[in-house]
Amino acid sequence: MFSKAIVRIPGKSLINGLTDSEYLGVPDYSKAIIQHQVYIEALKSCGLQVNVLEPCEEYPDSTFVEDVALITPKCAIITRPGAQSRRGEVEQIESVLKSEFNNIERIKAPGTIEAGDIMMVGSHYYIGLSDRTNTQGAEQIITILNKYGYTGSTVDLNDVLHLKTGLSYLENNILVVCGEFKNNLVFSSYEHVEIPDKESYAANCIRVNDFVIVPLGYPLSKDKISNFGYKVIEVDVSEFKKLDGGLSCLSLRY
Ligand code: CIR
Repeated sequence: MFSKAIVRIPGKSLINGLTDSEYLGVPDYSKAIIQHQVYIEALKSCGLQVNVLEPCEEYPDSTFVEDVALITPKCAIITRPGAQSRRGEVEQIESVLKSEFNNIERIKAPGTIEAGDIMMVGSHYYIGLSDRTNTQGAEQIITILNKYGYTGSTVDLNDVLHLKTGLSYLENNILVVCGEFKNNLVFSSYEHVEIPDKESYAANCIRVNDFVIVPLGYPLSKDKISNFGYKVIEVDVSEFKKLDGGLSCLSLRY
């Protein structure tokens, strides 16, 4: 169960965020603000107390707070983003987490890791090796996790930006999968909710207590997840999709 979340309101500089999806166009800032408010309300309706941080114009991608920290039940780990333009975001998040966590750990150079590449399954953490997360970053985080009694293992990625771009764990051994993960033996022991390729964006969804929040506009995926017995909440995140961001990236949940 989660009780809290941290989010950051997008700044106007959002339109300059990193993207490999230019064909979707530039995000509409006023729409993004509204979508972000609705996202906050959705988290609240799942029972979370939400700490809403002020926009940070200096870092266009800083609304994607998930990437800069990994919060576990026993410690918070400040990451070291692989994207150069996102490195400075960590100081901002550390100052927020310091007041709440006694155990704060940090990833150091030359390690890089973005927490969108980390998926928690109980006390085990899967770490995607991506353009943003390197082996040194993964090794450092596994060492830290071991120190607190957790385990970690790496997963090679081919097509996705982050591990959780194509995978979401819904608890009870149920895993939402798309694309390259459908036949990946690493995940063969899980029961799969297969997302059709044309709706691959919906593979990034989040289980929050009694609900699963899914992106609006992916009806086949929504039905598949509902058919597994979950109560589903749809939230429109079209403006964040234009920057390759999804539902999980927009919050730290703990
Ligand atoms: C970036 O490229 O870093 C941002 N535009 C999107 C980050 C998305 N985060 C995530 O998937 N965890």
